[in-house]
Amino acid sequence: MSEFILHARTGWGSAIVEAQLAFYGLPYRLEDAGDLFDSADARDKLRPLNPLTQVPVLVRPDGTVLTESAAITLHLADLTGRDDLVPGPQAPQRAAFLRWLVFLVANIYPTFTYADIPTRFVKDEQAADAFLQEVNTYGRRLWGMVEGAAAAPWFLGDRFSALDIFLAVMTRWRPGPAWFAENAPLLACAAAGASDLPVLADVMARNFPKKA
Ligand SMILES: N[C@@H](CCC(=O)N[C@@H](CS)C(=O)NCC(=O)O)C(=O)O
Repeated sequence: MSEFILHARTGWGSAIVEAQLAFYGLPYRLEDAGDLFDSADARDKLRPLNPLTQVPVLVRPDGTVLTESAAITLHLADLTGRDDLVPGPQAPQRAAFLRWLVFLVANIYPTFTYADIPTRFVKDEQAADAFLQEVNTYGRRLWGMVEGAAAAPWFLGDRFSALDIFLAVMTRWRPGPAWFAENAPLLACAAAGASDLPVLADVMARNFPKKA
């Protein structure tokens, strides 16, 4: 099998897919997507693959393009025939896995889309600032709901899953690791455990280098 190409940006959501490719031992190479917020060139380059100009974008060895981290997560499990990141159809944790996978990408991920550059959605600077605060408050409420559904040591309890990889990456973003440690300890625990797994440690360290 020749390799997958992952259009990526260090520390961004592509890390969720990079970690899964590493976990499965699939051959891949990274293509730096550039700063999609600041660079029109980067957006122009990615647009033919993803009209939303967002990462992750995964190009399969046969040229098929996949976007959307949840779709890629389910697809990689299908492709490998493995159930160690995605509980299989008969597994008791399957329903909770699907529920919270979709919750993360459908409810929480958009709070980043709206708050990363709020003036894309609200032109007036002052109103954009108020909008930013509201979206961030809403984001924290959503994380509270995820925390309320979490078990230990992993999100699904004894069973590690791709949800823990999503948490390992997304808890590095707003409102930040310190907030999670204090307000969402179960999520922080699952995230830390996933980041420390030997099979993921390199990907996590590359995406989130420790500050000196
Ligand atoms: N629904 C998408 C969201 C992807 C996403 O928002 N990616 C961010 C980086 S973490 C991005 O590329 N943002 C650029 C932008 O929104 O312009 C997914 O789950 O993959």
